[in-house]
Amino acid sequence: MEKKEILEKLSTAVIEGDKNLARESAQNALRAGINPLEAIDKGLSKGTEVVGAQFESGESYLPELIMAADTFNAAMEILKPAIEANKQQVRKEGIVLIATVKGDLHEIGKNIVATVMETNGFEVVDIGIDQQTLSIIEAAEKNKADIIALSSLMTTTMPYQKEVIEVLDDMKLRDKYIVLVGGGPVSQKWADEINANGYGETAIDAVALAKNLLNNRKQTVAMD
Ligand code: B12
Repeated sequence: MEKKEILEKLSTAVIEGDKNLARESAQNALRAGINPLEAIDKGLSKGTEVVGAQFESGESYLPELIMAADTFNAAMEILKPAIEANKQQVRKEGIVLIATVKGDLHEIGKNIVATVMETNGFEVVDIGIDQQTLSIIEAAEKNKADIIALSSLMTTTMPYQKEVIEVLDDMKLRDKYIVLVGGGPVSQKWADEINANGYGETAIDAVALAKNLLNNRKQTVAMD
């Protein structure tokens, strides 16, 4: 089967909520040597975009969103071990505290970012979804995190990414952390606006960004 066809099948599986097709296509993707992260970005995630648009236009309802998420996760059961198999046995890059912000229950993207960062040498502390600003900051302090990674999938919860940065500022902790933001509606423009250190469109971007920002920080500290 051709790569294009497999990616289309992954997308179709999510749109139709067909878990068997999702599992079968995930297996086919791995057999065909497709990078599991490409299978996610160019396959499964394309399906969620369609489901999201159908929901927005009133063509489908909450059960369809739930089915899409379950189907995505069924494929992830097969893809996740393949991502983890590429684990880099390198020096520890840094500690990442990751959460989905207050009021937001979306976790698929956050989980992928956590897995990919872990596979690339970061220690990841995932405190889950719907996390209050103060819980996020407390967890970052407790775990001696270098990076706070905040996921938000809704325009209504994006302001809580801003709130985390503002409260860090108020607590005079802002300079201690690299704050990365991401999730569907988040953009570089938003990241600049709220004074985040970086924005990543995908999980892979998040890794590159985190490594660069940490290296820059280490160099700055060394020069001081
Ligand atoms: C699946 C889904 C759900 C599932 C979530 C299940 C789960 N366990 O996560 C359920 C059914 C629970 C759900 C509920 C709701 N949802 Co919903 N959902 C979706 C859907 C279809 C897919 C989201 C998804 O998982 N995408 C796949 C992942 C892989 O993509 P991703 O999260 O964007 O992550 C990637 C990048 O963004 C990035 N990334 C993510 N996080 C981070 C963090 C950092 C730091 C970095 C660097 C990068 C990064 O990396 C990831 C991988 O590359 C979207 C549609 C869409 N277009 O996104 C709607 C969508 C997000 N939902 C929406 C809505 C409205 C809702 C509900 C309010 C519906 C309702 N009436 O109840 C509730 C809200 C519940 C709540 N309080 O949060 C809207 C939001 C609109 C808005 N206001 O902005 C959307 C956009 C649909 C739409 N077009 O209308 N939803």
